[in-house]
Amino acid sequence: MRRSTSCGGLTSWLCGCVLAAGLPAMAWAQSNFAARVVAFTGATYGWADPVSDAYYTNTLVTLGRPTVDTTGDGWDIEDPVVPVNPLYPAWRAHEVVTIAAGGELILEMEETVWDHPDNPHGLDFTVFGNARQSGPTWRNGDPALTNFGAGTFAEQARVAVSQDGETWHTFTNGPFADDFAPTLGRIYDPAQPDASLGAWNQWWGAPTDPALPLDPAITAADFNGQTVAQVCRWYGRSAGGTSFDLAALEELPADPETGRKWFRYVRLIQPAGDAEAEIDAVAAVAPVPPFVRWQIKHFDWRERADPAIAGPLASPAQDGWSNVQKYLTGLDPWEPAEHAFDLRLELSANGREVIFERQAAADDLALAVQWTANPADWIAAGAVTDWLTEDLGDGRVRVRAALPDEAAACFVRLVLLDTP
Ligand SMILES: [Ca+2]
Ligand SMILES: [Ca+2]
Ligand SMILES: [Ca+2]
Repeated sequence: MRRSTSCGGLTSWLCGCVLAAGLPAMAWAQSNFAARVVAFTGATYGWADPVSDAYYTNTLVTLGRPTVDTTGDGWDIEDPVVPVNPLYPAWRAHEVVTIAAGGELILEMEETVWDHPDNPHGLDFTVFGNARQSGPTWRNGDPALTNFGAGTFAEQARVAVSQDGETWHTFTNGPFADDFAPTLGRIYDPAQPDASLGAWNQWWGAPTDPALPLDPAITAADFNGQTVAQVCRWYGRSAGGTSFDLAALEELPADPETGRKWFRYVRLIQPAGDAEAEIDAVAAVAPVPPFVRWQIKHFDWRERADPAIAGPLASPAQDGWSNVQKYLTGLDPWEPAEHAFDLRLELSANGREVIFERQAAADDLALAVQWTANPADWIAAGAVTDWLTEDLGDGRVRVRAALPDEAAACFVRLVLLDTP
């Protein structure tokens, strides 16, 4: 057996091996929205939808995911389909309900909502209203040509949650519903616009993920002067909305088995006054994969919007180590690495083995050990699927991948099959 020059080669173990790239898969996102209207005392007949003449009193419009596309208004926008964005929120009576001053809406979630430790930013659920960021009139054009102002048009409604629909725990001092951040219906994705919206659409891609909260470090002031395109890049796949952390509710009981706080019912309360909040939807936050939590830990929201800094294959320390390699080995992505990735070949009682160590928590990468007799040709390389892992007790596991007999003289490499 030759010890291949590619074994442990920093630049070689990922060379040409990324089989898929682009936006992360959405497999982790769950769909847990409001599923049933329990009570509503806030019907208001002051305003009607100017297109349909319907009042904003249909509470069923709060069930399911938040609005993706709304419609033109016939004055500023003639288009029948207009993707919801922070300048042009959901506004139709079949999309949002209005809660009159002094009224309230109680909804039951489809499933229990948890204070889950893997939820991004510690946030556990999101209420979508129709808050709008200040800026010029939206005309459904190029998002790169319109800039935001600094303010948010909000109509703050108080939010409370309950496990049994009787005892309520209120976010008394906020956050509030129908407040920052405005909803984004579709991912800003000029490379893959959804052609089904019409030939005019050159910018808006797949629907956003309501289970992915916006980073709470992003504030309305950050929007000021930015283009719609730039802000939507910051959102990424997030649908925005106002997100809440159940840990903030000290009196909310925890489940005795898991130790986690939870709720099933959500209550949206419009205090007496002039405001009349709109509610579009309520969504549970979904836990995110370990690599996404690693990105949140090491990069701020501006950096995470730049794949050249925070992307799986970027090397922000410019040391030749990619982020996935640092993630796999537990190194700081901003600190230049001093030694090479330690991929070894050893002869053991199990035969020839490829051995490496990785962080135990970094279990969401699709990795393969490949071998070939011809290092110029990895197309027909063999893949090792039979792996043994050993807990080293320090947060790492040692991986042992036995090479087959036919790989007697070979080169091996560790391949990232897919970007997380
Ligand atoms: Ca939480
Ligand atoms: Ca509103
Ligand atoms: Ca809705």
